[in-house]
Amino acid sequence: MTYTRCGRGLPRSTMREPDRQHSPLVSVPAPRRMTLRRSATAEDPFAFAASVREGLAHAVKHLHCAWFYDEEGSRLFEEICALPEYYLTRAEERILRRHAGSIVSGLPERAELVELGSGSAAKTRILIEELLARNGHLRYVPIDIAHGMLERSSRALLEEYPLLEIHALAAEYQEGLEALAREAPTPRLVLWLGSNVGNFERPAAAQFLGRLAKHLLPGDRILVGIDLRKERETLERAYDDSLGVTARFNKNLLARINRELGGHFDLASFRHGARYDEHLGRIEMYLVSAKAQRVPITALGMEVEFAEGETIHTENSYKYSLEEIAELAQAAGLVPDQQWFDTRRAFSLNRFAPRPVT
Ligand code: AVJ
Repeated sequence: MTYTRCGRGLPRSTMREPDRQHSPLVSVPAPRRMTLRRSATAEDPFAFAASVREGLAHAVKHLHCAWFYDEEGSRLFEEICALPEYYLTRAEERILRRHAGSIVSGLPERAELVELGSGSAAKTRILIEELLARNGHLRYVPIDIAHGMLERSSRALLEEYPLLEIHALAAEYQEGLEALAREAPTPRLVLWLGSNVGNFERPAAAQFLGRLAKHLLPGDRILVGIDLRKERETLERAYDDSLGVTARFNKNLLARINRELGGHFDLASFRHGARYDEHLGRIEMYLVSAKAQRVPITALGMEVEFAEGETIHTENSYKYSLEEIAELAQAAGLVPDQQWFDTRRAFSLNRFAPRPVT
């Protein structure tokens, strides 16, 4: 693979010659098969600093869950997905395998595949293969905040699928949406898998999906993976596993502050907490200070004071009932199109259509 430098100084691969025996593109000049762009904020070293300062200076300490996904955090999240207790990934993968055909059925022939929070794109392969089998060619637009993971997964996909074209964007959801809005309307299937929607407050999730839908054509579809409400034990074990991987994932936020902002967190004096609030229908993750302590963060010129037992709220992961999914669609101005479940009904895949303009 060869590299050129593009606008923001990021490596961008150019195409390998298509395979002359098998490719239908023989006489076409080698097109660019992959672009990789980073949004302005994805590159902004001050964004993390400003967010940490705000969150730790607040009366109720909190850190934004988007910061989990540096290199170490992305690696730990992949480990979480393979844990026996973290049923979400396997349930979703089973649904995708079983229903790939119907999931992509009825899509316009040239539909491109957009994915919000693509991560390792492991499960996406199932749909990529289905669409390639149908259409021969596919344009894939993965959007993820973890640029290292995004680049690695994109390269791996390019190697594997010679007829795949990838336009990757390292950005947060918000910016991803804006980037989509700027592009010429083209038929699309937009994926938002893994119950990533669970990180949003319910009204914000509806608002986000609603704005996404505004950039879609009538034949387009959104496929959203949503974890379902269930009994407390299953949920709390999924977010507090016996190997302690989720604890390390959570504490990596503190380790990241130490690495990038000259923080002096002693990881051993914080413990991982995950509890299900049944009323709100959400898992809440915390870091709990095991003792009264003061933690300097050099680059921020601040010292953070903790009482014994004081928490830093690090994540919400909302779970949905079927009624709540219907309400989400309604509030977003989406039309529920089709829904699939795993055999245990732990997880759901939901296909939505933009509401027809009347
Ligand atoms: C990536 C947001 C879907 O909420 O289940 C996993 C993140 N946090 N274990 C989730 C997560 C702790 C995950 N999402």
